[in-house]
Amino acid sequence: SLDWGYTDDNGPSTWAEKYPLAAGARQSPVDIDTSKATSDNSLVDREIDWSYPSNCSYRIVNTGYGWRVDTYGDDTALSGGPLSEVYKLEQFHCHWGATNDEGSEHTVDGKSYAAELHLVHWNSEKYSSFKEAASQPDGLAVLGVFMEIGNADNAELEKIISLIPKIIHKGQDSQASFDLDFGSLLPESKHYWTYLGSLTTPPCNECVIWTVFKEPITISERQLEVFRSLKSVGEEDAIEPEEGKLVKNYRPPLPLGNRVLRECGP
Ligand code: BO1
Ligand code: ZN
Repeated sequence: SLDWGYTDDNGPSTWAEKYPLAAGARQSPVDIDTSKATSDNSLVDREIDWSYPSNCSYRIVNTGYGWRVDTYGDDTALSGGPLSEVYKLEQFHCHWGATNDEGSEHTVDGKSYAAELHLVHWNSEKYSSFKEAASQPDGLAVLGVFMEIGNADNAELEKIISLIPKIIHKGQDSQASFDLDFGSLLPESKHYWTYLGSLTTPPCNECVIWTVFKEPITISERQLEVFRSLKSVGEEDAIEPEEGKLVKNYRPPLPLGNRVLRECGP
């Protein structure tokens, strides 16, 4: 029923048929070949700098392609690192796989992580809306955080994961207000790779300044299983109980081509 998705019929290798931008030369994700990363002097001491509110209202939605948390309020700011302007947080979401040895979109020297968190920001200094920014080459800034399996639950993520049973079906949403410490969602080390890329889902606009943190965060196996319980179909779509599960929602890497991959930190 979905026009694009992650199954054999409608998966990443078919996207360019309906979304021609997906065949472009500035696509994401990419495999991060660490031997090719250049330490750029202009990035030395340019720490990525974020400020997010501690208590905020959130809406979690099942998009049919995963879960997405929409953030509200004017008091978010991302700057520094490769960014020349201040960007505002719009939403965050995750990508995962059917098994723990796949799931991240970016890979590092060919290695996949179990999942990848994306914090999506837009350039509110130059553009007047997310939509407008998403059509500009410097419109969006996405922070990518690798997630690997750990023994303990990720307590910060659990605030979101505990809401997932309310949004099992496509189109469902749930509103909540809680303290979210983004500092605990992000890795301790701020070392990163950066390159120019795209949205990793259709329409695959080439509008993203990517910053991918080198250090992963952890998530428990149980928590990842909750992600895999989400369905890509609506409640009204009559199917068997175990059918329609969104067991994976990642796009595999595309060629870096002649793009520059820069790094900050060892
Ligand atoms: S991601 O971080 O590259 N995975 C990503 C992918 C898509 C979006 C944000 C981040 N947002 C998309 C919406 C589309 C909309 C497009 C352009 O932005 O999902 O519905 O068409 O505005
Ligand atoms: Zn994403």
